[in-house]
Amino acid sequence: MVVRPRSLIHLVLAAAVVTAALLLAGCGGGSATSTVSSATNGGGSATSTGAASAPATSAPRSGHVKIDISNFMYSPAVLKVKVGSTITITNEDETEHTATSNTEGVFDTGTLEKGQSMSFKVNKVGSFSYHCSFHAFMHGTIDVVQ
Ligand SMILES: [Cu+2]
Repeated sequence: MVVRPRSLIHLVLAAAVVTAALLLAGCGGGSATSTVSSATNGGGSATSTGAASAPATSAPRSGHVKIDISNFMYSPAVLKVKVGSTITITNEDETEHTATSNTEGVFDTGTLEKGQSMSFKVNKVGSFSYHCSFHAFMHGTIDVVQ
C-alpha cells in the first residue's frame, strides 16, 4: 500500500556505484597533477546520468550560495541559481578535490584541501556540469537561470 522511497534510493545508489566503478575502470592511470587538461579528455562520461534524478522544480537560489564537498560528493549535486549569484564551494573531506567545469575555462576551483573553499560569480545563463579532476566519478551541475 505505502510507497517506500527507500527502495528507489537503493536503486539509485546501486546505479551510482556501478557508474563509479565503470568510470574508475575506464580511466586507469589518471594524471592527478594536471587539473584542467585531464578534466577535458574525460569526455567518455558525457552521457546523461542524472536523467532519473529528482525533478528540478525547486526555485532558483540567489545571492551567496554554497556547495559542499563531502564523502566524494557535491551537495547539492544539482544547484539552480539566478544569474549573478556567488557560489562558494567548500571541501569538507580529508581528501583533496576540485570542482572543474566540464567546459574548459568556465570555472575551476583548483585543488581544494580539507576545509578550503573557493568562490566565483556566475554571470552567464546556462547549465554547467562539472567534476573533480582527481575523481572522475564526482559530478555536479550548476543551472544558471534568469
Ligand atoms: Cu575529488
